[in-house]
Amino acid sequence: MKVQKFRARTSVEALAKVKETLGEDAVILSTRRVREGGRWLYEMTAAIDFEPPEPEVLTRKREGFSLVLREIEDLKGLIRGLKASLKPRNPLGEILLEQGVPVEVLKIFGSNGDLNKEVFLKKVSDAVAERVETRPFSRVLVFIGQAGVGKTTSLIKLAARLGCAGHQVALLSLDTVRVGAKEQISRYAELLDLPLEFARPEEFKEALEILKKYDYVLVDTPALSPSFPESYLVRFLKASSEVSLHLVLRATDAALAIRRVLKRLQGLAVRSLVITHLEALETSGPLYWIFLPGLPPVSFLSTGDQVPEDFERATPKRLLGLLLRNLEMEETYAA
Ligand SMILES: Nc1nc2c(ncn2[C@@H]2O[C@H](COP(=O)(O)OP(=O)(O)O)[C@@H](O)[C@H]2O)c(=O)[nH]1
Ligand SMILES: [Mg+2]
Repeated sequence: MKVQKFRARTSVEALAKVKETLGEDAVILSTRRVREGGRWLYEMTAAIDFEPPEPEVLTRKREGFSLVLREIEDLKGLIRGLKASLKPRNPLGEILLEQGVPVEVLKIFGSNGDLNKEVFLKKVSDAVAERVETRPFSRVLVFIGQAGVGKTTSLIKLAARLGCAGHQVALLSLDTVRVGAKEQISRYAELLDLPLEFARPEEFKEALEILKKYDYVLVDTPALSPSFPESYLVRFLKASSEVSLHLVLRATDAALAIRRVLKRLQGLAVRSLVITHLEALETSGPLYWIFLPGLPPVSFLSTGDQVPEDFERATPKRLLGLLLRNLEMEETYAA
């Protein structure tokens, strides 16, 4: 047994000292008031059955304790993380929306929000065939669209392909006003050894007459603008039943542009869509605009600025590949 005396100003303080030194199991043997240095103090005599641990042992124990606490905190953090990852995942619809799939298209593919990956993939691959132009080309193909979307280069690429396939192809450019337009198409025509005519839009019919011996006439146009309005295009279509209009769209901004452009072209029979700059899409989400109701099918795909290489006829397989390229269908968590 260890017996020890403790002095303090009050009995409470003396008791605290006893507990601090001998622990909770200490027994108070006696209490009395003593005088020390001119002050009255409480003196408590206490005993404990066994030796209390040395201060060094206590320190080590405390260190061990805080280590355990830290480990418990770490474990709590881990459990919290696990719980978060077990939370119900965002519905597939939300993941696709975040990647730019238009909401109207999701409504077509998802039935009342219970969209899942298998159903989505099946519906996309079933729907893609209908979005591809399979009809034979008309003799005169007119490429139309906004400035810089790739009308001229796409037209040249197509001319090169048709030429390689043994067809007699001629180019007709109605883009006679824009600075550099004549030079651009003339350079390509020379390189590919293709006949080229220039005409103002109002001379279209006569120009076609000059080129009537060719299997195909590919017509380049200025960008749609007040000086080249949609009403001109109506005239083209009346000019001949052999003429078809093909709308060129840049994949990177088509999702936004398509509604506006089609509104302008309302009433015009746009035969097909030519999609350019496909290689610049980071994720295929925005390409899903092709499923918007009432759109013409897709005829050609352009995937770069190399003439004539980066150009191909749209096929269901190729279009499906592009629609699934880099498309996330599972939620990803930051590490
Ligand atoms: N990266 C890339 N560039 C393209 C593509 N198609 C056209 N271009 C480039 O886009 C620019 C504008 O093309 P252009 O045919 O003159 O456009 P237009 O004004 O519609 O006739 C040119 O520099 C082309 O080389 C494509 O699919 N990918
Ligand atoms: Mg052009």
